[in-house]
Amino acid sequence: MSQPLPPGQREIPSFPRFGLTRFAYRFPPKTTRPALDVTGEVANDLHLADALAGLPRVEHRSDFHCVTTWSRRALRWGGVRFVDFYEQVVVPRVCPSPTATLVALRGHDGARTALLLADLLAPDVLLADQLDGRPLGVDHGAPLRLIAPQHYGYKSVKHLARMEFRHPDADYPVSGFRFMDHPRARVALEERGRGVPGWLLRVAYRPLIPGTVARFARAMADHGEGASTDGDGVAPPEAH
Ligand SMILES: Nc1nc2c(c(=O)[nH]1)N[C@H]1C(S)=C(S)[C@@H](COP(=O)(O)O)O[C@H]1N2
Ligand SMILES: [Mo]
Repeated sequence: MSQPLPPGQREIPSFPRFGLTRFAYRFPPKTTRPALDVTGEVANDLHLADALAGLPRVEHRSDFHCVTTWSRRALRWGGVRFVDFYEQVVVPRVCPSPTATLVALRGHDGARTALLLADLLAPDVLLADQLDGRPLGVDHGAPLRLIAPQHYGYKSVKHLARMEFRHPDADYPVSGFRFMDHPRARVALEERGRGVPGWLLRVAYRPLIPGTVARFARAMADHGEGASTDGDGVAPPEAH
């Protein structure tokens, strides 16, 4: 069952490709292999050719909330729980320092943010390579993305390329201006940005949605691929 929408959010009739407009025309290398680098304050750097290989697969339905106030309900993601990846790959093979409790994330398009390790270990956080039973399209983060449903969408990095384990005081790089990246960005608490009240960003961001959606859709069309899912503005039939 869907949760009531968090404060300041409104449901949108499609699931658009979205982000800061400077990422609209940046696409990951054409590959289906979810390669991933794991580095930082660790005993061993690790390059994985297939990040999810050998790990237990799950499907998990969750609502998705963009900081600009649009929400999309009940998306069915497939992949591996972050906690399983952490316990079965990171701990034994990478061995992060016990004080490295912040995880900086980077996408192939250059998008950057970070989440606390404690937040990533929640059971609803996935490393996802499928959406609605199909391989992720380039519009929604192929070949591999993070999904952290309790945090604003900018924490759910698409085209995931690298994760770095760092000390929580480390000044991790972010995609936009610093005020746009709250360290935790919990939707339930309306932590939209850093040092700016949530309601103010709500009002400031909302008018940007149509132009951003249009720009990302145009870039996708220019890139020569149609949207892989319901990004065309038509809501899919409900399962029940
Ligand atoms: N690599 C990367 N990850 C990203 C973004 C991006 O532009 N590039 N945009 C973020 C934002 S602001 C949102 S709301 C979601 C959008 O995901 P979608 O394009 O699958 O709807 O991805 C987030 N992760
Ligand atoms: Mo977003």
